[in-house]
Amino acid sequence: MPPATTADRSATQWSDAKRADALPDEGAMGTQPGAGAARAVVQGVQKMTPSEAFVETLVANGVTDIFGIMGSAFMDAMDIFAPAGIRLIPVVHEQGAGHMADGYARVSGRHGVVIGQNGPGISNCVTAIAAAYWAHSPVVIVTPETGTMGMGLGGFQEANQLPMFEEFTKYQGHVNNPKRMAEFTARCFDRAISEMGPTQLNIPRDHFYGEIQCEIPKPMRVERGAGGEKSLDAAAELLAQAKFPVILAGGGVVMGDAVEETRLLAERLGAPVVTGYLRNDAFPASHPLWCGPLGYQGSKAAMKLIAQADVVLALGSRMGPFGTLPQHGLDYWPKDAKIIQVEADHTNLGLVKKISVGIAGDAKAAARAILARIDRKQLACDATKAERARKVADEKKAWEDELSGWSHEKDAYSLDMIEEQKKEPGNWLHPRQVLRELEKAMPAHAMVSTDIGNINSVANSYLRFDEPRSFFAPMSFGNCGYALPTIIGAKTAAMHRPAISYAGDGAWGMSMSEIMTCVRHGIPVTAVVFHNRQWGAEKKNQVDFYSRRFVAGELDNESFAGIGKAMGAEGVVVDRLDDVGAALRKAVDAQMKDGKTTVVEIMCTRELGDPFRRDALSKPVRFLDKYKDYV
Ligand SMILES: Cc1ncc(C[n+]2csc(CCOP(=O)(O)OP(=O)(O)O)c2C)c(N)n1
Ligand SMILES: [Mg+2]
Repeated sequence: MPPATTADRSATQWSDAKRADALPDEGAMGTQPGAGAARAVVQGVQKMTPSEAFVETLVANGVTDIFGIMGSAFMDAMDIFAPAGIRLIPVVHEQGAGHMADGYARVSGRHGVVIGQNGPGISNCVTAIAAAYWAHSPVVIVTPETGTMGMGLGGFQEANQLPMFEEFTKYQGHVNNPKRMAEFTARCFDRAISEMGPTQLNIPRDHFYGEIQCEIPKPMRVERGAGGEKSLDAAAELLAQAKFPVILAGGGVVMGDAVEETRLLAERLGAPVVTGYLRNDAFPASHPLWCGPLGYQGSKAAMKLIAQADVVLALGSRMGPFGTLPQHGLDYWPKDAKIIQVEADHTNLGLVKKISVGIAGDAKAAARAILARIDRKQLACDATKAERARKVADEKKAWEDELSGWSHEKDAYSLDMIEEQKKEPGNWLHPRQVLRELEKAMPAHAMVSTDIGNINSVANSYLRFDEPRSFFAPMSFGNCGYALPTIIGAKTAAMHRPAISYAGDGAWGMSMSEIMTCVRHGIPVTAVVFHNRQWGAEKKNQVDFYSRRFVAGELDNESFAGIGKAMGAEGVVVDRLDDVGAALRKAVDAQMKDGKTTVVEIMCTRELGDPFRRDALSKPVRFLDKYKDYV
């Protein structure tokens, strides 16, 4: 019988259930190796080729999907992916593959794996791995390299691939001898999880071949604890005395599966819960203590409440600089508050913000341990629980009312654009109204990815989630072109959940070719494109600092719905507000029921929300006469 080919498996055949079967049992965490992958892995020392050792180690780690583009560099291993139960999902561009691996990892908590041809296939991945690094995604990038006998001679597709990723990986394994293939492969998979970030497995092409004696290592998953007793005691003491405690829930709560523990702790304290920048899914939006995200275009309620804190419990957050900048004219960070920071990566403790107590621990275990210490105690804040709950409700209502009434931007440039566009043919929608309509039409259990751009950032105010592992954004790497491939990866890992991406027309141009990946391989998503005919977010800087001297900011676009159709997807243009919600619902229906991908192109005005940051630019100064007018 001929071996199965990847083409034999459609996305539907390759169901979530089948993937779940393939997982090693990680229920019993600890220093115990993950036991019992459903797909058999060869046991004991065996004669095999390095390709076989590599593939068997993938199987041992539960790998069922790899994103990438085929290449001669790893063809010997690729040839046995299918019989090992591994699907190689061919993408359009390797950057897309890297983002897909990121999205896959972020939604599932499992490794995302990406592979490509040595040299250009690998260098194409750098941006995506950098984004995955700042999202703390357990992505393994497999980088086949020029063969050892050619390296240094300037041959075809030759590149030193370790320096490319040095800054964006937690660990780099270089297979310096074919006999060590399984060892390095296994270590890359272990370290991606234990250090929560990308790792690189660099394999000289010739090291796939030969005959070795080898045992496939069992995956090792390290149990993380709550942190040191003394620091937990100190944290409990501070919280017991706090008058206005606030919890800041970060990515550690999402990745550490700590939402429930955070909820219990918040309820015991009566503490408002704000979420970190682009961590909107770290606490359920339906909970009375949820206040929304900090950071760019975040929730004013969250900012006004954390500003009043005397103690902040930052759970699984590094309190990154970009995510804590003043917003909406509010310099909200509580400089006099005592900060308790819980971080699984101890190097983040006190790195950005001054802290009073640092706990090197897991968000879930630490939240549980802190709760156990304060649960039955009399707390200073007990007396004001009802009063604080009212305050939270009032601030939330004020922000919701403000958002509901904020139908368009009110700055001079935006008002000019709105007027100007009334004279143009076509109907153009106010982005904020569009975002509100999309929010209202959002299906249950939705996964949403956003890109980098002005409208996408404004979207931060309108994206709320009731479950973790639902929201994916390029975090502090901030690269345009992120959203579509990432949601494709997320969908691949969770075919049962609606997958929706947001992108501006500029960022969309960088990434839209991956619609072909959706169509070719039956991975349906719903892609919303905000068509405002400009690189808006950067143009905003030219408005604020360069007297509207626009350089290279205009995008006179084709029909993105049309391009979507040409790639085999559905395409719809929306230019009436009443149609926004219906268009999203219809597209999601087509995704879930008929396996169809839709590009929803929404025609928006050129108005622009607040800039990314106000501290990054200054008014231009010119000394040379020829440039004297450019101030
Ligand atoms: C890869 C990359 N290139 C350039 C930038 C700089 N940049 C940030 S936002 C932006 C404009 C995005 O335009 P668009 O996607 O159309 O969204 P809009 O701002 O118009 O809503 C650019 C060019 C970036 N962040 N990433
Ligand atoms: Mg745009």
